[in-house]
Amino acid sequence: MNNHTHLLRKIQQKKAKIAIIGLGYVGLPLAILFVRKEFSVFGYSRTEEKVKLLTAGTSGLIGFDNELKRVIRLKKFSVDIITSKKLQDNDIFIVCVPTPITKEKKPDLSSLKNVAKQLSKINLENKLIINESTVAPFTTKNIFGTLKGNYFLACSPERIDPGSNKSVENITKVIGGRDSKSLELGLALYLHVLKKDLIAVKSMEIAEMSKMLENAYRAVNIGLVNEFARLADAINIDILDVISVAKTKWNFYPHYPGIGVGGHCIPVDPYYVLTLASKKGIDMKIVKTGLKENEYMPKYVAEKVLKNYKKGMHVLVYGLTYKKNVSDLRESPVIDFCRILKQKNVNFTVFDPLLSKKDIQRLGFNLGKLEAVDIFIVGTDHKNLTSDSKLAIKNNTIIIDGRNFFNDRVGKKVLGVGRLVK
Ligand code: SAJ
Repeated sequence: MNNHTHLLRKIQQKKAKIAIIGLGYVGLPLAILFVRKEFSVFGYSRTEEKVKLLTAGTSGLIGFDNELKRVIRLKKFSVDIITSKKLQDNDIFIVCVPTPITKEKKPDLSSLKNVAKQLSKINLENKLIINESTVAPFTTKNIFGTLKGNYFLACSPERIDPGSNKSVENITKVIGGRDSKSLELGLALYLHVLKKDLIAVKSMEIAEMSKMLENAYRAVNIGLVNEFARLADAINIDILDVISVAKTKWNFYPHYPGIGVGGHCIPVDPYYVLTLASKKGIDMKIVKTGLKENEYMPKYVAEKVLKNYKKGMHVLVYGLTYKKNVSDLRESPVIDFCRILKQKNVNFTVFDPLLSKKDIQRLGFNLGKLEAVDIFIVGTDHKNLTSDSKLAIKNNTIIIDGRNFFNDRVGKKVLGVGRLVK
């Protein structure tokens, strides 16, 4: 029996041991899903500290701790450090590590390269590596394609949407293989766990590039609507009225203006494709402009505050995380926004129901209270915003609504992004 058939058999019989490398909001749900489907799953993380937290059932992700505690208690899932010798006992390695950008907005592949380094130390004969981390075309091949031994290699970019009820098994998944056998093995594996479609593409590069297009499309379209919102402000038209009408057209997919674009996907991934394009002498002006427009929005909204702020006013920023109902601060535009207020000597405090006092102070901001304020700023429209805002918004409170949350007038007036509710 050749190595491909042997591994395929193990996958089909659920006897293949699966290593999930990287246990954040991508790796952990995937690990738990494979455990639920009765595979032997071993999680690997970079640091002992993270291993300890996860082993104690603390994932750092909203909504996962109970399930994590359960599978650990049932001894169906264990966590170890990536440098563990046990890594080599696995048959399949699914890589779910972060692919951020540097301060210079260049790809930071250090986590991926560290995984490749650890895998290069083990015998990969008959084994399968699948990269789920978001990268530009050819990155999977360049980083994982030249290790020792006859092993299989595929790429299946993650498509998780944190904070939503879309769970891994219900999201259509794309997979491309280095060769047909790698693809067949990857398909056999994911078919065990996914309820939605599994789309096989001709190459790993098509899988990588489709993810780049998905997220650049979103970044550019959010940039477009942010630009329209700035015009709407200038001509006193409500941008949400405009969008609600535009979306009655069959091929208009709505995006919404706001204080900015955060998270580790949308403001980040397009810089991976920009870096590749510039190496090929292709100037992707539209992608660049869309990103710049989004990066300008924190300043644009800060200017609204400055126009209404008077020294001595009590100012509260509600919500600091990058999007509603997630506690993730990565690339949050509200952090940039607050830094601008600080530079302009605006005296403000911050309250976020999903963050601790330490989280807020660590960023150099002061924790605020839900009490009467002169200016109430919506940074993130968490689900508690309606009830929480009632404690802070009084008749003469001015609202700067960074997420166009308030549809009816509250306080003195609501200055949104592309709309004025008064
Ligand atoms: N945002 C806007 N206007 C919009 C939509 C989003 O300003 O119309 C802002 C959000 O407030 C946030 C940022 O953009 O700050 C990103 O929002 P997001 O909804 O795209 O959230 P993410 O970053 O969690 O995106 C994830 C991504 N999933 C993966 O990369 C696998 C993204 O590709 C998905 O499109 C997105 O979920 C989703 O909701 O579909």
